[in-house]
Amino acid sequence: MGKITVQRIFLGFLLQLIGLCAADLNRLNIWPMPVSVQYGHQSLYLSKEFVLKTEGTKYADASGILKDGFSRLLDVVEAAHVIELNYSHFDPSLLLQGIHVVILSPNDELQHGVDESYKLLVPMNRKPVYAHLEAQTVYGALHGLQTFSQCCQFNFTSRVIEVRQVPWTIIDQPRFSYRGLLIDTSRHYQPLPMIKRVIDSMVYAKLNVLHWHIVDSQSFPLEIPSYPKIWDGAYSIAERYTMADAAEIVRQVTYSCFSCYAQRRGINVLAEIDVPGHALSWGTGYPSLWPSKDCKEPLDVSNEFTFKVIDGILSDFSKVFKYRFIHLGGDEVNTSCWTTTPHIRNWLKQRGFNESEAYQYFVLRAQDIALSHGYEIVNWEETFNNFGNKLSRKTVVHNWLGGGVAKQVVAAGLRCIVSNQDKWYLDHLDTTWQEFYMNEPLTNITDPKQQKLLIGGEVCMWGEHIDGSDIEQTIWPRAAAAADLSFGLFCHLDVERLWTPYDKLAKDPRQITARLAHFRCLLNQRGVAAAPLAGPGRVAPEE
Ligand code: CP6
Repeated sequence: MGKITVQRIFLGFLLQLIGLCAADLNRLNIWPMPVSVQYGHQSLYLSKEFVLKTEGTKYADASGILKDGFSRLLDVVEAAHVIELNYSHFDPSLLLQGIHVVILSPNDELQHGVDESYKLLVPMNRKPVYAHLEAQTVYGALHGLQTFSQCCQFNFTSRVIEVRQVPWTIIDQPRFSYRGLLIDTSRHYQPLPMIKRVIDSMVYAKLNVLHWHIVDSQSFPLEIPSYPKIWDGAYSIAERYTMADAAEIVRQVTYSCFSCYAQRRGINVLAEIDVPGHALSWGTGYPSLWPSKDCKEPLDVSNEFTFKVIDGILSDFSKVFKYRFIHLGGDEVNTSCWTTTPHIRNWLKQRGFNESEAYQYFVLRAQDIALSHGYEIVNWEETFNNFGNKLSRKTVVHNWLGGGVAKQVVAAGLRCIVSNQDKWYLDHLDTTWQEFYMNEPLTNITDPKQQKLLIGGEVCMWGEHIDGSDIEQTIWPRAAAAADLSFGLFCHLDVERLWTPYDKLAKDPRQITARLAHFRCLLNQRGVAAAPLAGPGRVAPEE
């Protein structure tokens, strides 16, 4: 028996003695698993007037972010079953009167790297009994409320909401600061209410970046006030977003915004315009952006108007998309239209550019425009693979190919987001969820300085084959039959990979099947159309 095993057994014995159980963390069914969880063996019940208490907090909550987060907590917890209030047979010391939230920072600026940590305590034997939640920022507090909600469960005997396994102490913070989900509103339009539903489901899983791949070759759905004809490239006059719609999703700046949906839920929005490839739809309203009528992409690199339009778009974006980063794409650029179109061929000759130098010229010029609007840049990995040493130092390289580029990116001193490493090809539906779970973003990156440059990961819900009717169950696990699933399931697994510390991640995915299944059911209970994990509506029993 190894030294560590002996220590574990001894520690387990000690914790048992003091009434805490550290052995089976999966019993609390929290997803993703927190950094540290200790819990006991007793139960409390939510009082009829379960309240939010904020005495002693430095955060004034002028915009009501915390208050709304608390009322959403009550909504999801109380919606699960009809609560039959008969408190007469409860010992009052068993009733949890509310949650006392203390937030240390008065500021609710949401930005990359905001402190998302929280500490959640549910004590016993106090009169009256309050849960206690402490966080640096309101966004950490929202995560704490989310964890709390996952530990509330309807009790079918007493017919009220039970908080099990108390007393608890949960200490938590994310492993990575960037935990993204990509949605693609170009290949299929997504109605505004559906985008909001997706944001809601991200909150349940503690994802924190909505990467909005707004436009692509197929359609240009967003209004750009500087270039009012550009949304002529939308699929139809209805399948469009106004700038006020975009502001509604993101947050209030210069446009009026009714709910600032993502920001109020702790989610940043990373807007993408993918240039110079994937941009054919731009030319519907402005045909001079195309190399020619017969050869329509990539955007015309020789035309100054191309860069004026990019500047106008980013200028309009900077009023609404306040996240530090803007995504400029840069992937899958086929430059053959540039060499076959006479006026561009001449331009290349004049400049002395070959195709790959022209691609570099385009990407770097787009980067400069973004920098001039105060943005840092995310680019797909081909830009790094072709001219990594020329990229702005403010670039984050977004991996998606299978070559494990992250190691080179961080070795070159740039930041990296992983989406698709080795076996993480989104179109490989035959890759098992177990393989996804075991895939580790920091593989082969051992230097702590380089590890810090890997800021997180992202799951990509590309829109070619889904629309508003099935995006939810494709994002959240759609399992037709066996456990070899789509990226839907990968989403969940990715969430835990991105939140939970490395040493707390299961080494064998069978250990987390039941807890994952529980989370899937929780999503269903909250109205998210998450598909079954395996089999017809059931999980295969744990071995
Ligand atoms: N659209 C854009 C896509 C993809 C990319 N860019 C893509 C390609 C292959 C796979 C998944 C997505 N649909 N604009 C590449 C980043 Cl497997």
